[in-house]
Amino acid sequence: MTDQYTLYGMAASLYTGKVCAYMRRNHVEFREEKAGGEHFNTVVTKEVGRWIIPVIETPDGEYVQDGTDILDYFETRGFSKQSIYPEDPKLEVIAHLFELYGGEGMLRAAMHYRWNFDETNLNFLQTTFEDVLPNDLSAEEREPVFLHASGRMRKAAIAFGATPETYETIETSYSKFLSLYETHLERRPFLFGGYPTIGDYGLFSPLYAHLGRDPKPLQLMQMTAPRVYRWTERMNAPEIVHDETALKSGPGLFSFDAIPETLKSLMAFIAEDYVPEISAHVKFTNEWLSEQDAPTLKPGALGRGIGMATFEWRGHTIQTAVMPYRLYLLQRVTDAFEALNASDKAEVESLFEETNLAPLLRLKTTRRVIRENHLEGWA
Ligand SMILES: N[C@@H](CCC(=O)N[C@@H](CS)C(=O)NCC(=O)O)C(=O)O
Repeated sequence: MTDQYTLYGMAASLYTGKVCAYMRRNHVEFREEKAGGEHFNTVVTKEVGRWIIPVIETPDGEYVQDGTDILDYFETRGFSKQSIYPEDPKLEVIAHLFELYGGEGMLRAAMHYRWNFDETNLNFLQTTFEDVLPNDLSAEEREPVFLHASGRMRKAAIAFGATPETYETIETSYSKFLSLYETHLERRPFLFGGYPTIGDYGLFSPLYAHLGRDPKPLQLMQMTAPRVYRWTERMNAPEIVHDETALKSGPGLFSFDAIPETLKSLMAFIAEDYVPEISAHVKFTNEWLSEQDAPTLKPGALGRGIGMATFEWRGHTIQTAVMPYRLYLLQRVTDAFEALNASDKAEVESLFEETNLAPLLRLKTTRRVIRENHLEGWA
């Protein structure tokens, strides 16, 4: 036994990046082990029921899988210097909205900029993917394994809606997001002010491991949204950076009554970019649920996705994979909203109306998504 945590992951993994940043900031002592190692492939994957990263192994030999569950593991044990959940429950609803949009809604852009620019990205990807290849492979042996792993990810990019017909729209839409976030960060170091919340960690997942690290989108971010790039550095730093921006906005979070227009613009962008998709996923799921027998609802009974939903996205009819995990994150938004008292609810509802997000507060599946033994299932 050791008193250190072990993080199994990969530098290029969206959700590993989020966990690493949290652990660094909160000075949790850990060592990172590449997920391609023998212990991971034999012991850890068995414990968590599938090949998936990130996983942490605690000093007591317990395993925790899932980026959000890992953050909550540390939050509930008092590791967090400043809670990632805003004290004001109204702000918490918005923080969960950004957790959902960052962690799931931005995957189309993240996967497009990773897998559709081979000329710029491929050499980097081939090297960074060595983290998940078994140890001790020769260069010749690594090639087919990388092709297999990257082939699966290229298919995943298509399942998130990145197809030649949508490439240009993805780029325009992502540029708009970058410009809105850049403007928002002119006056504050983090999404809600002086320190990061679960909303920042949600956005950080795609904006660092893919969009702020792979060569093609990294250059785009540095050239067109330098403040967003600086935010990724701040998110990853163990020290609290007191730059001038931080001093201007103060060390705390802004209050719900003082929500800046720039945050509202980001919320309105999410409404446009993601509400059609998540609404289609809820509708698809409810139809799917009405046709299922009990055994298929058990955690682990199915793969990550339950089918493909079709919807209109910025003038294209597209299909994306419906993954119960997304609905689990959506529940975190709606649960936080439902837990508010009547007057707080009215205030949040009015803000969501103003930013065209109100339908999201009412999106519900007929059975809740639960997580049990590291797997998603249905209540
Ligand atoms: N909800 C999970 C998602 C984890 C996830 O999708 N991890 C990716 C790497 S970033 C993975 O392990 N993919 C392997 C696969 O799907 O086979 C979390 O937050 O931990």
